[in-house]
Amino acid sequence: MSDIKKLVGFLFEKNYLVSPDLLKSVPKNFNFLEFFERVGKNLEKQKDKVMFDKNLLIKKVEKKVSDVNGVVNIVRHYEKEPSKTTVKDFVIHYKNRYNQIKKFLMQRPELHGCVSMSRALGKKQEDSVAVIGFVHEISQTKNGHYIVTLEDVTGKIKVLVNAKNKDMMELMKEIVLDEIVGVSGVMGSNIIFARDLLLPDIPLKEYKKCKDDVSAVFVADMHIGSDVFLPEDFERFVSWLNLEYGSEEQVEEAKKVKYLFVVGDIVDGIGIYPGQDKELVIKDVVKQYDVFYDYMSKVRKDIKIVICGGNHDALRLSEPQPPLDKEFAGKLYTLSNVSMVSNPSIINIHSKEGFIGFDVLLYHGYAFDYYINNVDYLRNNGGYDRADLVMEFLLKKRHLSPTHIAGLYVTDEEKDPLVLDHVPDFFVSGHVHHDVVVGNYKNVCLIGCASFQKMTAFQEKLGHENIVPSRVPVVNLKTRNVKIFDFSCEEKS
Ligand code: D5M
Ligand code: FE
Ligand code: ZN
Repeated sequence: MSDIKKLVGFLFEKNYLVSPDLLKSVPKNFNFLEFFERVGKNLEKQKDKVMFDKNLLIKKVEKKVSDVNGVVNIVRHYEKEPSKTTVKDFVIHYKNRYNQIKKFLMQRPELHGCVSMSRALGKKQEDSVAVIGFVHEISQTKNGHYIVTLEDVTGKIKVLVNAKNKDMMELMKEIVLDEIVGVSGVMGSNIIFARDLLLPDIPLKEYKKCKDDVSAVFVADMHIGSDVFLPEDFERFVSWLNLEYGSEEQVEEAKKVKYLFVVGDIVDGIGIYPGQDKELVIKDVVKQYDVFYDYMSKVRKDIKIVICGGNHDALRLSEPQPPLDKEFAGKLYTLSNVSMVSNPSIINIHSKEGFIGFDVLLYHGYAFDYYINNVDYLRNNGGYDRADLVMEFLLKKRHLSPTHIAGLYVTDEEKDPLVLDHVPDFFVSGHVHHDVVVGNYKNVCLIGCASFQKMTAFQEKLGHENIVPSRVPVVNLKTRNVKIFDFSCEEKS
């Protein structure tokens, strides 16, 4: 078998589909063994699935958890009350966003001499030019060239991306309306012939590891109150955290857990969609949160719990969503090991003397729907199965929801809170309800959580197939290995 065939087989086994384009870029002298030594083993570890045997209860395990203390510090969090938004507020909001993102782009040498749109339009033909602007419009000519209209406060300018420039054409597949990009090129008649198209992107992150053998676990989308929430699976998960469930080896892993992140859609809520009533077994949102409180109150107190909301929680939909409302989820605030944070937010964990800790970006992922449905590049590369690709896509844009119509957001007079001005070590999301995904982009670990809810009628209608509930990624912070634990009580066919 050729080395390339081995590569395809190996990736297929790991649930990666390989596009013909990618294969073209594999060098002729590609050596599979060498590749496997370098990358394969790592991938292997990340995909390690630990299944639970049905009804496997442990009898005698020494119940001593790791005595290392968990430390949680909130780095970015949003609690401001938004005021009523006027047109003027939108103008200020977008101006702020522009200035924040321009800073990242200005670090590119290609954009050092960049000018405003009005100055660019005043340039002579054949002059070199560089601009930074919002993507206002995208169209494609008969010959396949892209015409991108960029905008800043001084005006608009058209940019031609030549179909012959393969790199730029590839990048164009990821470009969406309202994101901010940089272009350098040559001036034509009221148009820039692009030489380079630049996204703000993130720098390579330091791949941090801590000295303590501790781990963090991530869950989302319990949807408590829904008739397809899976209480037995969630109980099994909580029992495992409390060393009351699992094989000896699995309980050893539980002993190391010091952090539990809950990334939104805690409850199913009420009045979220038409006809929801018929699919609820608890029709009172306070009672829904009470059930979640009961679970959380049982979790070992040495585990620090961080909770943010999602689009089903009893909160405004505009992002950032504030922490869960005390009026509905008040009981959760009484737990000493719980931190309530906004969605999105950044939380630093496990800082110690001599170690700055890990920054964890939490974002439920409501805007993912828009991008998965509207960006061919995402849809054709796994769509809802690849939340990690969506996260990577947004990191490159340095914004969690750049397109105006992708979702609701608050306008802020100081700065756009959805700009990714702080590059995290972990980027964690939920919302998609597909299987857990773990990816890596420039050393940022990307984690897409699964749900604890069976397929809903709505998801079935929309054609979702891979709804895989009750799986939980367990991230060891010393080794950075990720194991996926399966708490599903349902027999696998
Ligand atoms: O919705 C999250 C689930 O619903 C997730 O499986 C995606 C699916 N969903 C939601 N909106 C859409 C659109 N517009 N297209 C396709 N799939 C969608 P939640 O109600 O937040 O739990
Ligand atoms: Fe959800
Ligand atoms: Zn959701």
